[in-house]
Amino acid sequence: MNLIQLFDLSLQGRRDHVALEFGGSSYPFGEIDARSNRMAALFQARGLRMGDRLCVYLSNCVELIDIYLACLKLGVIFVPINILYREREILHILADSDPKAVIAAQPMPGTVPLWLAHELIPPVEAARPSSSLDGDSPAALVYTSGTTGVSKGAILTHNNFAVNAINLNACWDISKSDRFLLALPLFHVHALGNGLHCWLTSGCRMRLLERFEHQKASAEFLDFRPTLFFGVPTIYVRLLDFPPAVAREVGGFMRLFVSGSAPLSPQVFEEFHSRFGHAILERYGMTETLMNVSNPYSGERRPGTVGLPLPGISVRIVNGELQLRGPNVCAGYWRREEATAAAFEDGWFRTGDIAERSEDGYYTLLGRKSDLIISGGFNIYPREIEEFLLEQAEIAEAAVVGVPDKLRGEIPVAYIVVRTPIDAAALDTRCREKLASFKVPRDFVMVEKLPRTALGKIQKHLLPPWTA
Ligand code: MLC
Ligand code: AMP
Repeated sequence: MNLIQLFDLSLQGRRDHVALEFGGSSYPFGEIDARSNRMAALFQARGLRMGDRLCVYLSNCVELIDIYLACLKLGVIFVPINILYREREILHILADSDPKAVIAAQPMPGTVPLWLAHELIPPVEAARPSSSLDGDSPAALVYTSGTTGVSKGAILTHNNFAVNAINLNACWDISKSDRFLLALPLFHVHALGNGLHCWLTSGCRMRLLERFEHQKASAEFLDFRPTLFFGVPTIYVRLLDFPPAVAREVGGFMRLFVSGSAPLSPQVFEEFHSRFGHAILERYGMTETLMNVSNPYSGERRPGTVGLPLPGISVRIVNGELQLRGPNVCAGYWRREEATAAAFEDGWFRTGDIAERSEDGYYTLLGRKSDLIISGGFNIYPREIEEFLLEQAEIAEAAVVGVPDKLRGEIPVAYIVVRTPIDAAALDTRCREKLASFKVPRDFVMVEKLPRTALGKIQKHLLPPWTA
């Protein structure tokens, strides 16, 4: 079955029910279906064919959903680009995915044909395109950084997404009577693979926000009165700022809060529990595998752990590393045979996460094999920032590390050895121009030299401790 056939439970089966609220308007499922038929007709007229890639650089909006569903209907491979990315990050994805076009709200770097979102005017009516896609067809390429610093496109198939949505709907008891508030960005699998797919598979009502804004969050909760919410830990830290009476009221109508993409501290779990009266359900996933392991909906939600493997997914630990196998694992990295081969060991996907399993089967993540930094749920590979810093004529050596941060979990800090003087403010400006804001080092610490092994490898753990 392809994803559209699965979503027809809602697109066709609940066509008159309200599906989506965005920006003060609401849309029934039938209209979501019809809008994407029209978008698909426009894409066909512009020459998009099955297997072509289409890059999309947009923040959350209804048109983004139309574009995604139109791609699924045509078998066009959807390639979302993080809206916070700047020129060098965008150019890499455009070159690597080799798309027919890129859709954006503003001019884009590079030579790929640009379709401005506001100039996409679909025909007034169009039938659904016929397609014979099967579940193994690629639905999306989602770019994830690698330890090598090169961002790679994980090939996610219709089956990968379908299995993920069916698992989550079953295990988290998501149904058509839920009211789902989604504030995460649709360019990542948390909002796309979990949010959008659980919504369309279950037929619940979703209110989509352009982004999470902590000043407006309590008003959104009180106005929409959701039953279901997905967040990253940084968002839960923000929700702790709700006045106690608001937290209690929200806790009263909510059914389930889910956290993932970065570790949720047991302190935040406990504090949230006492204020909202809810045990946050923590789960663990990856771009390449979608969701793997989850705390149970009905059993014990154990703080500090990510719970038990989801249905159909096998987990093993080899030399401390969590490896897994199942219908959720992506079909490899786009046009990178070597990286794909290196990602598997005897058919098991190597997550790079270090984990342990309790006697009763709960998994706890202890860290990562690589020096990946996760800040506010966004991934940062130090090497990418180090390479950028080393391109600056004044810098001789650079090492970037993650330091703990109460709100974001971790933040990047750069240690540098200068060749000629340069101040932190100038470096900050240069980084801001070229890198996504979450990758810009919070501080630039000037040191005489970097600690190295006899073989010259930088020993990051020996860097002087950073203080704010
Ligand atoms: C954050 N910013 C955004 C943005 N989110 N800008 C535009 N659109 C968005 N969606 C920018 C802000 O402009 C600001 O930049 C900085 O990020 C911090 O913003 P803030 O307003 O202070 O937000 P804050 O309350 O800290 O919350 C940030 C956040 C955001 C939690 C809303 O980090 C976020 O949306 N994170 C989710 C990431 C995610 O979905 N990850 C899933 C990966 S998939 P400046 O310039 O002022 O610093 C995965 C697999 C899995 O990992 O298991 O799920
Ligand atoms: P990404 O490449 O953006 O998909 O990020 C995947 C990584 O996020 C995983 O390999 C983990 O390191 C991390 N991650 C996801 N969920 C959790 C969680 N609940 N706790 C700790 N780390 C997590």
